[in-house]
Amino acid sequence: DQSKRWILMTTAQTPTNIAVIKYWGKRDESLILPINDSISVTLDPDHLCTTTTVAVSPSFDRDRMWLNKKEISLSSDRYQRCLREIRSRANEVEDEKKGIKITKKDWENLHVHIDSYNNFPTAAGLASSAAGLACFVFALARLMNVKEDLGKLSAIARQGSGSACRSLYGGFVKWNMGKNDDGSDSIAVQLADEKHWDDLVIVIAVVSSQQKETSSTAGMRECVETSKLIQYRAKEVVPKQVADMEAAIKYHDFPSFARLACSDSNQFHALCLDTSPPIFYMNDTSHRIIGCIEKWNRAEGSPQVAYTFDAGPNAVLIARNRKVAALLLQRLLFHFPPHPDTDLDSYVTGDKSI
Ligand code: 2P0
Repeated sequence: DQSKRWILMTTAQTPTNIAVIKYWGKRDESLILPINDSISVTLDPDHLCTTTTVAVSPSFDRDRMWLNKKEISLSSDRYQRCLREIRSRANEVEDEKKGIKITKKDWENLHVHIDSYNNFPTAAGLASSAAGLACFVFALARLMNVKEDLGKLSAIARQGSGSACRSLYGGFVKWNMGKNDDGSDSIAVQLADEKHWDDLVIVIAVVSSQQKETSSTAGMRECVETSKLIQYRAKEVVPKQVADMEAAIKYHDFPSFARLACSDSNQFHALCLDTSPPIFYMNDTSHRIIGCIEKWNRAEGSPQVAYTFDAGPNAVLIARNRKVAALLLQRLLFHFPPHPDTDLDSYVTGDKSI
C-alpha cells in the first residue's frame, strides 16, 4: 500500500541538569508536585545528554520505544501521561516535498517510534531521567507541531520525571513548586542563560557507574513518609536557600554559591539518613572527596570549588574558573589515581566543561 510508505521523523538533544538546591519529596505522587522549589544548572549540550529521535508512520501498528538500543515498555503511567498530553496538543503537519499531510485528527490514530540514547550511565545518579524525559517531551512536541511555550512543556515533562522540567532550558533554572492542585503553576523558569556565568567549570567525578539501589522516586517517597526533618527543610529552610542562591547566581557571587550548594547537598543526604530504613547514596569515596574539597576551600580562605551529590555516589564539582578546574583535576588524579587498566583517553571528553 503506497499510502503507508512514508515516515516522518525529528531528532532532539537535551542535556542533563544538576540541582544546586535539591528537589526531594512530593506532595502529589501522580502529578509529580514537589514540596519545595529547586534550582539547577544545565550542563553543556556537548556532554551528558540524551539524543532522541521520534518517528511517525502509518505503517507503525503501536507506540514503541528503545533506550540505549534495547526495546523498553512504554506502558508506565509516566510515559503514557506525557504521550497523552503531547498528543492532545498536536497540530497539523505538512511536508510538501514528501507529499505528507497529517491533520490534527490523524494524530489520534497514528503511532510513534521513539529511539533514545544516553551518552552517560543510566540511573547512576547522573540525572539520566531528567535529560531523558525532557528530550522525550521536546522531541514529540516538535514532531507533532505542538505550539506551547517552554513553561507549558516543562509542566508536561515534570509529569514524566520531576527533575526533567528543569532540562528544557540552558543556564540556571528554577522549578517553582507552585500552589495549584492541578500542577498548572508547577513549572520551570530560566533564571539566567548559559552565557551569564560561563567561567564556571563542572567536573563530574564518576565514583561508580553502577545503577543505584534505591531509585530517587522510592527514596523520596520513603523519606516523606518517615523523616521527621523533611517538612522542616521544605518549609523553613529551602525558601531562604532558594532566595540566597538566586542572588548568588545573579551577582556571580561564587563564595555564596559554593557555600549554599555544598550545604544544600549535605542537607539532602542528611534527610536520606533520617529516612527509615536509612538511605546511603554516598560512599566512602564520596566522603573523601568532600573532605578534600572542604580542606582546600578552607586553606584558600574562600571557596574555589563547590560539590554536590545527587541520588548516587558520583561527585559533581563546580570550579570557579578554568584555572581552578585544572588544579582540581590534578588533585583528583593525585588523591584518586586511576586504576592501571583504565583507558586514560576516556578521562578527556572535550576541551570544555567535563
Ligand atoms: C534534583 N534529584 O533536584 C534531585 C536531587 C535527585 C537528588 O530530582 O520521581 O528522578 O522522577 O520526580 O526527578 C531525582 O528525582 O524523581 C532528583 P521523580 P527524579 O535533581
